[in-house]
Amino acid sequence: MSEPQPTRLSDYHPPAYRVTHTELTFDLDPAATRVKARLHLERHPERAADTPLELDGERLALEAIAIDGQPLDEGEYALTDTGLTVHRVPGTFRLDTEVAIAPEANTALEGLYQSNGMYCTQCEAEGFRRITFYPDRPDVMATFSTTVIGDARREPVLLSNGNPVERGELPGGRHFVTWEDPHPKPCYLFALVAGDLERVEDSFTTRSGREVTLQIWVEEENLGKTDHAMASLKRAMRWDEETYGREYDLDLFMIVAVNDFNMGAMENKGLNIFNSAAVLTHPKTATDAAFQRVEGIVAHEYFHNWSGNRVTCRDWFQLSLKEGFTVFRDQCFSADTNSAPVKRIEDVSFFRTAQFAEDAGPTAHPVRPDHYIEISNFYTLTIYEKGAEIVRMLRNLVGWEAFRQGSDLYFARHDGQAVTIEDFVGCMEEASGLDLAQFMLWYSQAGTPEIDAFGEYDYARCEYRLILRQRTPATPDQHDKRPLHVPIHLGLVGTKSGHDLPLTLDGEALGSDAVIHLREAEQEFLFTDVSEAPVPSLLRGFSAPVKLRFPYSREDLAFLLANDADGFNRWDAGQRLAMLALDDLIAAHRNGVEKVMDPRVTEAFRGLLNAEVDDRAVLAEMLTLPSEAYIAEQQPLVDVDAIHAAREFMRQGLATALRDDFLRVYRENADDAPYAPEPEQIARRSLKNVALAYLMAIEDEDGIELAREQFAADHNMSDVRHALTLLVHSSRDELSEPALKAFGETWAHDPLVMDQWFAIQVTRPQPDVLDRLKFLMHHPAFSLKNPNKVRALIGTFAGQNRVNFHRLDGEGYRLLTDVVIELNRLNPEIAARLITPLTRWARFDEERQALMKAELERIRAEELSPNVYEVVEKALA
Ligand code: B3K
Ligand code: ZN
Repeated sequence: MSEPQPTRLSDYHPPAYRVTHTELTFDLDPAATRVKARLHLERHPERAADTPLELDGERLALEAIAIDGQPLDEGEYALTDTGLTVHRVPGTFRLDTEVAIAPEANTALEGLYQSNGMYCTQCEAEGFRRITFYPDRPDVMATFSTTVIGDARREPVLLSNGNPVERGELPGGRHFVTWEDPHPKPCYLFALVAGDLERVEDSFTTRSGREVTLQIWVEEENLGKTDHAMASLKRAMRWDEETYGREYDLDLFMIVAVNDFNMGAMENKGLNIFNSAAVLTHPKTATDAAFQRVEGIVAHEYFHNWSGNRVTCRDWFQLSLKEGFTVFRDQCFSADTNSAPVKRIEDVSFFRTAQFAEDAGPTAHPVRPDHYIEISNFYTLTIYEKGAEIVRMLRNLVGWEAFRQGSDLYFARHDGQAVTIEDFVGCMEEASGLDLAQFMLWYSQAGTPEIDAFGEYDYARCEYRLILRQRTPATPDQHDKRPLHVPIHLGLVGTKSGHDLPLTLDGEALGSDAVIHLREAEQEFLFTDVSEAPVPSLLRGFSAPVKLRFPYSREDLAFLLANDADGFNRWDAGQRLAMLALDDLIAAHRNGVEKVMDPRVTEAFRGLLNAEVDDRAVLAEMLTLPSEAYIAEQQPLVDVDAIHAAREFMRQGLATALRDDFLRVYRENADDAPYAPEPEQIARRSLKNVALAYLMAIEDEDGIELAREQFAADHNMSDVRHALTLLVHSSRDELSEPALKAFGETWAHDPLVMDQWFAIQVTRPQPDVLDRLKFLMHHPAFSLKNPNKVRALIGTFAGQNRVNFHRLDGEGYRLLTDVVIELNRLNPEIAARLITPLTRWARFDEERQALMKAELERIRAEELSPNVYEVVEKALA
């Protein structure tokens, strides 16, 4: 078997032939769908007349091929496993092909496949080549006209991109619909859906007066679960008009929910296809977090209509051009519709846990990679989330007004084009006049920059000297790193006044908080006229995706937690304070000495619980300890058991000391108003539920009673799921078993709720969890072919049940490996993602390292998909 070879950015060449118009006809059949394609092609003016036509194509049975109506002889073209070459073609011509494909056999869920009997597609990044022979690259943009033929009874609904222009009956109980998409698009945005679906319809009038029909298509039983997605869509449409001046550009916008989907959703032009988990909600079946996720993803896919579809990527190395920008856009939208500080806290906690880990591991890559074996492996936290942080830094560096001008310029200048990250940053540079040459390094340099900060107050001169030193650690393939241009948003909080002091830097008054630009490896900032000794509040709002260290004392942190004007940094000070205390507890556990609770943490929490509450949602975050995964990220060597023990000790210590406060907070925030996914209610629920979790950490009798009542009251899924989790994670079977059974029976018919039922069980800290997991893999609601189920059961276990996944008998690793090996054949994209926890072996003790590497070797011995091959090779390099 030949080893898969990398594709390189430096090898980019414009396409030799472009497609001006694409006509497709699908005659649907589960085992043999026939796809006729008529491509109108044109040679690039600078290419020689004898340039062969090369088209991508995989797993296609070619049945006919003709140029300008003339069938080709066998000697005139060549077929391989990856495509089709026609040796000589005219300068402008029409290519007709006909192929057969088998949607029912497609378990990779790329290209045309079946989900619950309905047909659907996923073409990004390179799935279209599994549908027909085509130049499957984003810089080939064509208008599409698509006819879908199906069985009138089994597939009454036939959808594709654009507008329906013709429909009719055909012999043999078949029917057809023809769709036309007037906007030139790359084939990765092509979509087709056919099945027995029902729709919910609404409408939206754009600000220039275009009446847009909005449809959400679902299976009949899900008709009652679309309200929130529809409302979110309308909010997103309005927001994009108001914030970015972007209007929708077709008369119809459709969303379809499918059960089997590799990702959250896909922004196909005019026909977004969604994982049902990312669109369906109901107060009884979806948690607050799920409601918010749906809102964010609906907005994200909608925003792609401009950032991605109208202006697309030249090649897949530019993926973050559309993803980083669109994530930034959806983050700002969610911040505007919910609690802005909480949105930032949630995004940053996730980022610092998961993206930092990726950037420090063997699969670390720049936001614009320069090579890949399998592009599906690059839909990562780095491309998406770090890409969004870079766009956010740009916004902060140039200010919103210039950023908006740059965005307008980008959309106007590049409308209908496939462009690069330079084109985007160039527009920002032009609009702002700021030199962004050094800033571009953020796109090419992998790894998380580390900044060491030191500060000194000179009482006599009233000066505060801040020294910043940056370095980025080596990552695979990149050893020497250059200093980056880092925006540091900061304030100096007066220790007497508790307020931000006015900032004067190099004689310039900057106001009370400001962004300073770090560009050198080491740089000094001298603030003058500082009237009292300050504690610096650095990297406010997480103004750059870096690790910033400052030798804060615990008193400094308690002070910032109480006084910092920046809500995000107040929260962060609390996290830092808890981390210092957790470090002591981890050390005590490892050394076998008695653990002692730091009273400063308890007092800080007491202060929070008794202060006037201005934002309950932020308070709930402040009362939440760093996760085990985040704590692990901070340790030089991960000791999963010590981390778990230390964190539990702290939770129990806080619960014991502050039991009455938690009980009071629970009662004050309990509320039986009808469920609404709106910020004030969500905030109350999360605060109440944080309090309940502390009470359950010590299995307090009142807490147990409240958890049981909350579960039985069945008011909304947020409360029910939280209570169920606490009961199931308790040490008492008499609490967990009846609740689990009741829940499982009530919701056996609802796959999205069963996903939650699976996830709750496999996050149990008890050691029997592995047996339970193996048993659940045979549950009728589980299937390896459904990515949501795999994520709920296997992904959740490996990612979130750290003590049990990392068991020293290696059973957790073995189980994950068995699943990866099976999925390597069924669904390589999901298999490759699932390996992630094993790739982090270098962070653990030698015994675990050996066990994890042995499992990676076991995978390597298989016949591997390029996806899994690439990840395993990097992990073992
Ligand atoms: N653009 C899609 C990504 C799908 C790729 C799957 N291989 C989802 C999104 O970012 O909106
Ligand atoms: Zn996206």
